[in-house]
Amino acid sequence: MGLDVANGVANSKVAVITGITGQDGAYLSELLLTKGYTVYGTYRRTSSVNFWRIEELGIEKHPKLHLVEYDLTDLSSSIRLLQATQATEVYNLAAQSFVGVSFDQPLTTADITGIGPVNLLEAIRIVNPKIRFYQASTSEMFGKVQAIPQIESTPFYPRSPYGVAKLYAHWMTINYRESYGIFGTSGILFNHESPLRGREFVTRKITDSVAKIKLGKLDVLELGNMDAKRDWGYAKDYVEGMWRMLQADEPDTFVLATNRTETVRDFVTMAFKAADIAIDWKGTAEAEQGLDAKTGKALVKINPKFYRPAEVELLIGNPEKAKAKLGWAPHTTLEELCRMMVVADLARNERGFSF
Ligand code: NDP
Ligand code: GDR
Repeated sequence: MGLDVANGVANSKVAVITGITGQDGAYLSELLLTKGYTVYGTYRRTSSVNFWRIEELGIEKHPKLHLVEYDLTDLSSSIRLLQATQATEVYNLAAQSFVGVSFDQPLTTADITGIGPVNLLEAIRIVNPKIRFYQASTSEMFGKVQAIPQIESTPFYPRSPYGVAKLYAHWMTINYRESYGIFGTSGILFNHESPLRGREFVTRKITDSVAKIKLGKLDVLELGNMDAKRDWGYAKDYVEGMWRMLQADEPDTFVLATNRTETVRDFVTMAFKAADIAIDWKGTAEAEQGLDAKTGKALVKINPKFYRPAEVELLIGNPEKAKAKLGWAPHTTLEELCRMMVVADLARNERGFSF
């Protein structure tokens, strides 16, 4: 594994972050390194491993960051990971996290996103039950929403194999808390985005496409359901909430959200505006188009291939409990976030960046 366990003893805290190649893993690593932690970030063996996010943050060579090859679906490697690192905090961010793909790969999603976290919970039980565990739960568990806004006690009704798998892991975290006294905390996080978001997710798909259209590298942005409403926050604000959850006196369940919801269409308008392009909307349903207000050219079209078999129509979360108990609040408006992403994607597309 190439672990430098000597760095992890004495007074410094040691954290394992699964999924360091993802958006949240990169930002959380950055945050914990600035707090003096030794961080063991896990990545999967693939034919070409991709560290572009931690490279963009400039932390890939940080002396207290150790990259460890690991797969969440493997119990024995979960046990060895915790033994070798002597971690005191484990943040489980690894998942098959794309809702759309979960309809095509329900069993892989169940293995990784549902059962995977139980490998870590079992490893904690075996190696050191005092380890504090963070599980990356999701607003997708609310699915077909039963109350507005959603809070920790809102009934769940997941609408995708991803949401169902996450709900299993959420309840297993609570079960290990109640059965074995493990410090298992579940963060029910609403959508959070950033310039490091994967391009398969709608916000980054939009900001990257807007940048390409602005630079003449793309004609049309094709989307699915633009009526879907999401509560979008900034990922950097949210990883700070994850850390706060593991510093609390007791393990618990917390919602992190902004308490504002907008449609996908609104985000598209906002992103084009950040690139100085005004959009006029015309038509409805599958024939809807977004036109350049100056030239009349169609820049946005619907492509039904991006519709999902079952959709989550509306998410909006109230983070009152996190505010009261953790002192957490989001600091970034959706307009600021959207502009930040468009500016980053314009710069990247100008230099031919491809992730
Ligand atoms: P990403 O998809 O960007 O990152 C997921 C990470 O999990 C990647 O590093 C990926 O590795 C890793 N991974 C996937 N499968 C495995 C596996 N079998 N073993 C080990 N690692 C694996 O997700 P985000 O950073 O956006 O989200 C982090 C977590 O938070 C996820 O669990 C997600 O479901 C959850 N979440 C995210 C929200 C959001 O809005 N971003 C909201 C609520 C919850 P690789 O690079 O090799 O694919
Ligand atoms: P979501 O995020 O499913 O909420 O899950 P995503 O950005 O994929 O979709 C948001 C909404 O946009 C609609 N949509 C499209 N989505 C994508 N990806 N591509 C399109 O072309 C498109 N057109 C419309 C979707 O139908 C949906 O309604 C994210 C992930 O990060 C999860 O891991 C996390 O748990 C939840 O957020 C909270």
